[in-house]
Amino acid sequence: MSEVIHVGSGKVRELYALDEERLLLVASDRISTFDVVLPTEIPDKGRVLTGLSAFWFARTRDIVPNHLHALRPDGRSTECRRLEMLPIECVVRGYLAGSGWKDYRATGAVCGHALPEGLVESARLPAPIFTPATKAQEGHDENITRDQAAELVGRKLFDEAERVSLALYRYAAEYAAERGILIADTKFELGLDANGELTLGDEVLTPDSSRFWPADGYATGGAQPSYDKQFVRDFCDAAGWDKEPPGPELPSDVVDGTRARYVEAFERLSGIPFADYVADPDVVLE
Ligand code: Q0N
Repeated sequence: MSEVIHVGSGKVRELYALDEERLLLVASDRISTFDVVLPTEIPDKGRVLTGLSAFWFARTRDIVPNHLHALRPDGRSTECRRLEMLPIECVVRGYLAGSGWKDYRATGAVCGHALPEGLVESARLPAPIFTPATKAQEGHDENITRDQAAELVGRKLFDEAERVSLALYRYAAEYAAERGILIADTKFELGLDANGELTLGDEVLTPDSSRFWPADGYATGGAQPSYDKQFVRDFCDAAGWDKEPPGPELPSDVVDGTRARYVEAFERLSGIPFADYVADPDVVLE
């Protein structure tokens, strides 16, 4: 595709320019764990994440406009409007996990939100919190305070980003919990469209952009199993991998089990058989 301009790549997705106004976001079947992309792909993972993201875009239009223009028939490619992205990651946490748990344990606060004493790992927070982070070019995003974030984007945009992010999380977390999936936290990428309107971009409310936990068996006081990646993590642990690249090849039972979890998340949340999505991706937009 020498005529197509590659404008960006993440660990598992690519972004191409279609024209002045539009981009093509392509989700691969690559999987990363412990920050390393593994040599083995999970068939249909890119389609599941693209379909789930489009499902949420269609259902959250009233909360905030989004960049989705059209799904391609391959089910893994999204034609989207080109935005001017905000220089912060818009993270919302409803439960204490990952860097939120780490920061709370060290300081009693997360991104300047003082939290009640005595919370344990994976505890549900009294209310969801907006915990912005910097966009690291390499390495890990770094949590920043609301004041630092407001300095980066301006107070008015910050307030709007926080309001929209919290509203999206509340809607999706409640919807998902009713279907057996806890969304512990999630990351949004917001930008401005050609009219300067705050617009939701990237991929949203997927297991790659969020921490999904199985609701059954949820128990505080320790880490929760990952809805999608637990087989992969267990295999990597058992293989004695040191978490330095390259990662191990995955055996077929781990690939099959992991694919089944992605498909299960798609079907539970959307209520649509995955085969129907493969036959016609637009079913998630109806
Ligand atoms: C953009 N990123 C985040 C994809 C995700 N609609 C847009 N307009 C302008 N820029 C972006 C989008 C979107 N979505 C989003 N970077 C640019 C990270 N990327 C990494 C590569 O894969």
